[in-house]
Amino acid sequence: MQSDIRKELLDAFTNAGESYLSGQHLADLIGCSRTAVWKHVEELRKEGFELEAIRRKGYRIIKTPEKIIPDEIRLGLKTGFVGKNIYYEDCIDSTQKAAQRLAYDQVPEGTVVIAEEQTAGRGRMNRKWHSPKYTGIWMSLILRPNIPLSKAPQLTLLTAVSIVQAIEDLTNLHTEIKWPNDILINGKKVTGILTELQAESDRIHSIIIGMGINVNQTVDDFPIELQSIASSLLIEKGESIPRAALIKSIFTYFEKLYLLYLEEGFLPIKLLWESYAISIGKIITARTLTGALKGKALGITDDGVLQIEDQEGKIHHIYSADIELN
Ligand code: BTX
Repeated sequence: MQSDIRKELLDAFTNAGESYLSGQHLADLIGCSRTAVWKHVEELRKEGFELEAIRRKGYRIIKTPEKIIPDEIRLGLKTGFVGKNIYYEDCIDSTQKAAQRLAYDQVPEGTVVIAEEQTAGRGRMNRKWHSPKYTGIWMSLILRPNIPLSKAPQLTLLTAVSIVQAIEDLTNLHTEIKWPNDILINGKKVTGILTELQAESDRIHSIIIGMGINVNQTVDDFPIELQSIASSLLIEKGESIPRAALIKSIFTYFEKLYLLYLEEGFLPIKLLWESYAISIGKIITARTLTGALKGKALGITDDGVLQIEDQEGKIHHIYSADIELN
């Protein structure tokens, strides 16, 4: 009930835009007392929202908080299930681990774990993912699609497309995807995606999609060894980007593509993915656990597997690798 009032209050402020809303008007709209409205306005202030209050006019939101506030994400979010249920932590070891525990507990599909900081953020093959406080988006999304295990990697590609669309929409920055999961701007990595599965025999119990997006780091926020290969939206755009707005946009794009995928399969996603991919048609080296393969990247199969043609014209299927552009 309490959070219902909060949600309706935030929706009312969203719809009002720059206009002021009086306490009485809000109370009538929501169907609660003016005291309850006032109490919730004070709580929003404590969370870091700045509200202007003018006598006889009412309230309006003039600044949203520095921190990612789940309510700010909920503000005007129009998805059906993605991001409807948010677990928010100030500091956590890894959002992947927390999401895995929640997935076992049968939380609804679309539940997301978001943290301001990760102390043990991880990439693929247990590599480290640098996740400093209040600067990036470190989040894990729980899905339960009814698809065979072998198709799970397609969701990594789908996620990459949705993040690219959200970034381009909000920043106008030209963004590219390097197979399978790197999102690059001006050749530097701004995002990594980690897809992990919980399955029994061939049945997927849940898929956890980890997204690490460098948003407001400066160059000095990165450790020396990452400074030449990593970047952030702030560095590329020259201004800070509101993280809650980006998260909301990712949820919206993701849900749209995910529903399309469940309905029509991978083909429409594949076409979109290819339109953002940088490696296709180029000579690349794929480094796998067993060695390196150099050749021309032909594209991805209908299952999302990378195809490389070597110097002898033989075509190889690559399921997992790190790609270097030659
Ligand atoms: P990856 O294996 O493709 O990339 C990991 C590599 O990327 C590291 O070895 C390092 O070279 C580089 N790297 C580390 N941190 C950063 C960074 N912040 N920006 C750019 N490059 C970096 C990519 O794995 C998958 C990353 C997923 C991260 C999310 S965050 C939320 C969720 N929780 C969690 O623990 N992981 C995921």
